[in-house]
Amino acid sequence: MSFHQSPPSLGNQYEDDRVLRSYLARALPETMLREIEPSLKEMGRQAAGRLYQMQLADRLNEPTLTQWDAWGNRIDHVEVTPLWREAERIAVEHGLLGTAYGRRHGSLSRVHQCALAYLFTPSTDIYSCPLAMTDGAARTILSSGNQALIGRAVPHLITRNPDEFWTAGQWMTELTGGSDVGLSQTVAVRTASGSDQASRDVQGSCNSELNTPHSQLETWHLYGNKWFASAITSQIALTLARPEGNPSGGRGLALFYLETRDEAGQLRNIQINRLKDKLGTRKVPTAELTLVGTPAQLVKGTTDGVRNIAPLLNITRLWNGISAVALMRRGIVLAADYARRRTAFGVPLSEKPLHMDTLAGLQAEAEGAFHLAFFVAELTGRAETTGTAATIAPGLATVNSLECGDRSPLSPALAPNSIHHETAKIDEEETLLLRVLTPVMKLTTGKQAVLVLSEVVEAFGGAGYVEDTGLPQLLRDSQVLPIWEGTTNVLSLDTLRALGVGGGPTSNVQSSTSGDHVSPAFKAFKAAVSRCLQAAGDRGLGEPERITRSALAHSESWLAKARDQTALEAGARRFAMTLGRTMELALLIKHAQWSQDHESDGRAAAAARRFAVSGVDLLVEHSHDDVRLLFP
Ligand code: MFK
Repeated sequence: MSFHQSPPSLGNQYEDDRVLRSYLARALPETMLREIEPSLKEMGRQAAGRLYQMQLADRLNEPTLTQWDAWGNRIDHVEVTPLWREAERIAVEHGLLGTAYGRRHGSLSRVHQCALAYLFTPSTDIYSCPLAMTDGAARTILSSGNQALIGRAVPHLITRNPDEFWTAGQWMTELTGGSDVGLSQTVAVRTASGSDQASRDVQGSCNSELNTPHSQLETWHLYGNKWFASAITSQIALTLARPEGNPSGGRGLALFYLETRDEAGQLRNIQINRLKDKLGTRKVPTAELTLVGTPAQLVKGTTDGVRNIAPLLNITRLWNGISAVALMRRGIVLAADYARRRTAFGVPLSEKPLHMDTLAGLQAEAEGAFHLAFFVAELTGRAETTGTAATIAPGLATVNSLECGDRSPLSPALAPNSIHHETAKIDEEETLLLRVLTPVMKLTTGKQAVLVLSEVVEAFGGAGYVEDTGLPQLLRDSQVLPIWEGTTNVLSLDTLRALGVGGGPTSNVQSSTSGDHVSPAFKAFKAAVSRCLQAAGDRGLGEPERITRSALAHSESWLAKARDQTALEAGARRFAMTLGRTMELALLIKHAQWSQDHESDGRAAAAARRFAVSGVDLLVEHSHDDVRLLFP
């Protein structure tokens, strides 16, 4: 054999990323960018070098569950793969969680964190899953105002010291429902306060200033089954259970905190029955559990568990979007590099008009998704540092001032020399916008990732279908993104709810039939799109701008016209996707104008033009009679 095909390779994933670098140059103050750039370069270097090599070498490894030891004792020990162990160390030391909570750069620290996560994710086989849940748990515990739990857990969740680090699980799904969480059957039984070690731990970790209400330290015991407990190696979990005697539905559930193991390392009345055999995310040990009297503490009240766990959902949905754009970016980089190396019909693929056209379309999709995900990161950062974050800021202050002996891991995260850039504060309108855009962004980017990575695999021809290239895994892993943390349909219904158009995903939605049909949340969405278009003056952006305005107007009129519940619900996905793609195009236009003006770079404008003709307005009318006829 005289022919050798060279495989695709990666350069420094920060230095080579035009979109990330250009976005950060626009979104961050120059001094901040200068200060954080070394951290991004280093993560970009590791992601393309050692971590990537480890990932390829780790391909066939999977987590294992050992239920019994040699002497017949039940141990339920889960071992993760070498890549995951290294990924945890790197994530903690590089502040993938600590950065967001240290807030050295105020609200923009969330953007810094997301940029690190974006670089880290594609080389670490969904280690982003435990990081996302841990981030969400920190945020939820801080939001709860439960000072005992804040003091006990949060320092471990946001530390930069791997020896002190805890991850958090998010145990919601039960056999009765992954979407309709209100059907959960796990029961919580109240027991005598302070009788359990976990309860003593919580009390012991707090100083007298904390004054934790007695009821919140009371120990409960949980009985039930959790059907999809991801990253089961976590030290703590947030979970939902129904206190005995509570009514059915989401309101009757309460949010609980539990520590999975005791001091001897034994699981606290938790049995790991099985690890899931999944299509993708195979490095993530996802378990079926039985809780047989697991000690737990209330996080906040004895009801409204779904509402109280919502901060966690919104953070993991942000991570989902960042992971979607990160995986798209990895696939496109590999495909583009390969196209330059691979010759067919006399020239490299990178010079073939049809191949170029195909990859250009993927690039435009990925750029649109990128700007939407990072816009939500900006808003999330603002929400947690100002105004609505009144509940969170005191939490952080409490963490900072805790006299918890040698519990020092917090100090590097909450550095005393914080700069706290004065960034714009979130207002009421943007709070509504964030509530709408979080599900919209998650559902839009998740679908884009599957589409883009399917094309990436095809761009390699047969090689893309072969496991030891590492490429099929990209597609399999992306397929989880539209499923977990709320499917596309559930989040489409949540979008309606966030827009104030009636009930929730598990109840019938209701359109507003009275007066002004435009809800404050939709007005906030419209205003955000309009702000993006304001600066656009370039003639090359005229058509994308027209398409944006047209899709926006159609969304508004569809919402006004879809007056019956069936029409509203049946069209919810097309509506939510149209909002997502409209916002993506608006952000692309905004960035394109900036990039023309400040970088004399026309590539972002090319992305906007391509995206604009790739289907933005997806709203079409289908008769529900036809839907019934067609339903297979
Ligand atoms: C790479 C990163 C990925 C991360 C990895 C994660 C690993 C995977 C682990 C999992 O997959 S865990 C399972 C994830 N499960 C979900 O995401 C559940 C999907 N289903 C929903 O989101 C449903 O919409 C929901 C369960 C919330 C519906 O339940 P209910 O009982 O019908 O609740 P309802 O009535 O809609 O909402 C109850 C309250 O919560 C309401 O407030 P009020 O009580 O004040 O009226 C809602 O407004 C509020 N709420 C619901 N969702 C919210 C929210 N508030 C803020 N943000 C939200 N997202």
